[in-house]
Amino acid sequence: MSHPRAPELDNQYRSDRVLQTWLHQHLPVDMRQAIEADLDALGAHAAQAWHEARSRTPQKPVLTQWDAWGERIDRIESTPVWQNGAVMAARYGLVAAGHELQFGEFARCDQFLRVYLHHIASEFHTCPLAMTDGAATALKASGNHELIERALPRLTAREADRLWLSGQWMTERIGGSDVGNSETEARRDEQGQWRLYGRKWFTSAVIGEMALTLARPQGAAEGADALAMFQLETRDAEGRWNGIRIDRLKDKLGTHELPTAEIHLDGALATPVGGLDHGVRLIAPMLNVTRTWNAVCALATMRRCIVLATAYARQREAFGRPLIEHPLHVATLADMQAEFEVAFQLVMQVAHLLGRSERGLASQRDAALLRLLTPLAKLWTGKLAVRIASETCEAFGGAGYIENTGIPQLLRDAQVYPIWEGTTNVLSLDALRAISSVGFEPLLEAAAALLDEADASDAAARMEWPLREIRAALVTIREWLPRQAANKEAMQAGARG
Ligand code: MFK
Ligand code: FAD
Repeated sequence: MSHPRAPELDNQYRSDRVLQTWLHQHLPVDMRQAIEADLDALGAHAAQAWHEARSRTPQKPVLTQWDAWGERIDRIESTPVWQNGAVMAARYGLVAAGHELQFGEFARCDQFLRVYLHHIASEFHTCPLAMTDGAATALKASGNHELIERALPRLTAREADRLWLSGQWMTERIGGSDVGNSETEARRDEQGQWRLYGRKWFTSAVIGEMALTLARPQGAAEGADALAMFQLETRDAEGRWNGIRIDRLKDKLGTHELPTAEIHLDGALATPVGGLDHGVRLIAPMLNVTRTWNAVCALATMRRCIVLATAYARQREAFGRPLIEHPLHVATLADMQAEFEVAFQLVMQVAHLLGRSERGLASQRDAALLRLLTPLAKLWTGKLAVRIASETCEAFGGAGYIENTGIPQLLRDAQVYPIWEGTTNVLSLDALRAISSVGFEPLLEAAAALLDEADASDAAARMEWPLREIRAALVTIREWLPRQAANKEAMQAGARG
């Protein structure tokens, strides 16, 4: 009998059977060969970062609001891993790879596999990277050439000293789901420039160089349609804050290394990105990209949990044999693995559809499916990551409840996936929004076509189960909606008569 030891992590690329199989089944050989060295390096870095994190005291970012002489400075000091975040992002193209043309429709697959391997090691530096990617995508969609020319090369830079990070400042005290109530106001100054006044309640990338945000132009009506999307740069040419005050950093359940701030905008100079209304519509491309990052990062958490729980089960003994030889324990691990594998296929399907759509290769059917699967993949993987992280704590027994094993952090961090970027119920409603804008028939056709592919190919077969579920849900909703409408009409008629 041996006493429990810390589970070992090996190169997280080489040992990932699901990832390796996906690469072989989906990517052209020359592309696979071209990206392999980077994936291998990220896999090695992931293992090394896990070991290093276990041997040091966890750190949090620190906000210093005033200097010794009483001047307001609002300086955030990041953790060491975050200080190296831009270097890693630029070296491995964590944002850039999704926007580069060389791999055509597979650019997003390449990018998201990199993100998947790096997410846990990055200490959620992937959060501002996701928003940076979202900002690049929303700017491209806006057609604002001046802003695209200025910001896009920086947001997608491959050099750390050129790379800009962007925030996504949407949530206010009045509501994070119901963004249409936003109270931040945009006013023109004497020079005719737009300045923003208000309070943003959760800003996870205030350390970035720019942000996309929503504000209501002075005198505009209430509601979401009257909000405008603005781009602002966080500092002026001298490096001073651009009318931004950092009130405090949030004291959070998890994602401790990520500095999430409450801020005041007090005359921040800003540029309307695409007109003075329809801000929610304009920021939607950003939402869809960050939701995809969320799903990818949720996969990363699941995989890390399963790897650690399995490694522990091989060496921890109970009742005379290793846990891995106890059928009930193995069934628990196998359930986690099965759910992860299906989620992996679904998320990579979304990544591929996004890449096809951005290269102009998406059929109407692809576009419809992408619109529907993006919120579904985010909401499903968000919940699943929490469940798998919780099961992982239990799979470690008491050790899974002890901070410096690193296991509780996986659960605390996972709990954010279902909350930010749209909660589960809000995303369910977004799926209904997608269905009503696209219509049932194209979606049912798309699901049927994919199911045919699944029957024909072993690779696609792993997607079969979620597709069947999604198709069944679509059929149910299609039958339910007219009945709801008829019931409503009957009730209204009853009330009138
Ligand atoms: C490490 C992991 C990586 C992830 C990092 C993430 C960092 C976290 C940062 C954040 O949390 S940022 C804040 C995220 N906030 C949200 O996700 C807001 C959640 N709430 C919603 O999504 C609501 O559904 C929404 C604000 C969109 C509802 O607003 P409204 O006022 O009811 O919107 P409406 O009228 O339904 O839609 C307005 C327009 O936007 C419509 O287009 P039209 O003007 O053409 O009619 C919609 O079709 C369009 N739209 C809305 N959502 C869309 C969309 N279009 C495409 N895709 C969507 N998802
Ligand atoms: P509410 O909108 O008040 O939601 C409360 C509950 O009501 C939820 O369960 C929700 O599902 C439910 N609900 C709301 N509307 C409906 C409905 N129509 N039907 C059914 N149920 C509904 N935001 C940013 O803008 N930028 C950031 O950088 C950022 N970083 C964040 C970092 C962290 C760590 C966290 C936790 C949050 C961050 N957020 C950020 C905020 C996040 O996006 C919001 O918290 C989230 O969108 C939910 O909004 P809320 O907190 O106002 O909750």
